[in-house]
Amino acid sequence: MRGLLVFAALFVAVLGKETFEGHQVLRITAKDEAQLALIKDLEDMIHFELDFWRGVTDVASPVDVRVPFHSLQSVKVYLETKAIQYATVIEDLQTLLDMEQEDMEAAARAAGPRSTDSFDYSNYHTINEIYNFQDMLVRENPNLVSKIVIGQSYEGRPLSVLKFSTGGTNRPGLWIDTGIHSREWVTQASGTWFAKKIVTAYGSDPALTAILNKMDIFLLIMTNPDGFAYTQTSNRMWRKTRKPNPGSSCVGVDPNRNWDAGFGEPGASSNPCSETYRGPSANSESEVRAIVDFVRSHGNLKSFVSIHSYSQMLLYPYGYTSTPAKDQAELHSLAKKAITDLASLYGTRYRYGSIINTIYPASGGTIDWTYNQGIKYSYTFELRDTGRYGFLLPANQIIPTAQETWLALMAIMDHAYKNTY
Ligand code: BHK
Ligand code: ZN
Repeated sequence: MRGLLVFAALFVAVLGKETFEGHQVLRITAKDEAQLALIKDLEDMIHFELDFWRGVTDVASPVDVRVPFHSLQSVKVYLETKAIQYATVIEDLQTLLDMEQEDMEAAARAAGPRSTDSFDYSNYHTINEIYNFQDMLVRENPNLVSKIVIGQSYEGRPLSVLKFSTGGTNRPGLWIDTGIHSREWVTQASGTWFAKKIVTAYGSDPALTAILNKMDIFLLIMTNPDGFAYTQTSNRMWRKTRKPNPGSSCVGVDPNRNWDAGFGEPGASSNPCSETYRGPSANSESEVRAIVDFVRSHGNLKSFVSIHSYSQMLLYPYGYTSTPAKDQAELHSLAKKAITDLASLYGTRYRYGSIINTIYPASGGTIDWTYNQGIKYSYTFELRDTGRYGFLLPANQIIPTAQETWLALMAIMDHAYKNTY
C-alpha cells in the first residue's frame, strides 16, 4: 500500500496533475441521529478515500462528500441499504475542473496587466500573477500600500502581507487573511479584489477613509502559498500545508487546526493522512508561526478576520469549547449586522453563530487563538456557495462574492473602529 502511494505520488510529480474523472460530489441528508452516526462512520472507511467537503454536523445540515470513482458503487450501496437519502450534486468533477482550467488559461494568454486597473478580477489567477499584482499595487500607491514579508512557507515562498496605512506608528490594526486552505480559491480571488477596493475607496468612501485615517489594515492573500501552488500544478483539491510528515507517506498539516487554542483536543485529527491533521505540535507550521509572531509583535490588532469557503456562514469563537466567548452577545449582534449588510446586495443568505454551535467542534483554529490573545472582533467567513459548486465556484461569481463580502467586512471594521475611538 505504502509503495503504491509513493508510486502514485511519483506518477503525479512526473506526469502532471491528479485527475478526478468520474469522481462525484454527493449531498447526503440524515433523517435522524442514527443515520447521522452511520454517515460519520464513512469517515473511518479509509479505503474509500472520501473527501468531506462539508463535514458531518447535525441532522439539519447536509454532508457534501467527494467520492472517487473506485468507491462510488460501494458508497451508494452503503447509503441505499441504510435508506439514507443522497443526491448527486456534481456528476463528474473533472468536467468542472476542465472548464475552470480553460477559463484560467484564456485569462493567462491575454497580455499580463500593465496596472491593477486592467487586472482581471473576474478570473482565477496563478500564484505568480497574484504576487505580481501585489507588487504592482504597492508601486502604484507608495503612500498607502506597502509589503511586509512576515515569514516563509515550508517550501520557501514569501508570506507577504499588504499593509494599508496613511501614517503614524503602530496604529491599531485590522487583519484579513484569505487562502489558509489552498483549494478555497474564491477567497484568494476575493482578497485581490479587496486590495484594489481599499485603495479606490480611500478618499471616496467616508467610512473607509475615517478608518484608514486612524488605523492600519493588513491583508494576507496567500496564507498557504505552497498549498495554493500545489492546487495549480498537481491537485486542485489540496487543503493542507505541504510539509512532509516524518514516518508517513501523507503530506501536510491542516493550518486551521495548528493554533495554540485547545490544540490536541477533540475536533482535530492526530492522523497525518487526515484532512484535519493538527500537526505534531501547536505552531509547527511556519505559515501559522509567522502570523502568530506578527500578531504578538504588533500587539494592537482590534479585529482579525480569516476567510474560508464554502457554505455561507459568519462564525465567531469558540470552536474548541462550548463555553460561550465572554463577548458572545456583542459578537452575535455584530455578525447579524454584517450578514444583513452582505445580503442587501444580492440577497445571499448567511448563517451565523459560534463555530462549535454552527458547524462542528474544531480545535486549534485560527480565531480561537486570536480571540484568546485579546483580539475581540475575531471572525471567520465561509464564502459562497452552499454546495452546488463548492470549492469550484465559477469565476463569474468572484466579483459578486467579493462585493457582498466587502459590505460585511466594512461592518466589522467600522464597529472595531468605533469601539477604539
Ligand atoms: C472554521 C473556523 C474554525 C474552525 C473550523 C472552521 C470550519 C472550516 C474547517 O477548518 O474545518 C471548514 C472549512 O475549512 C471550509 O472552509
Ligand atoms: Zn477552509
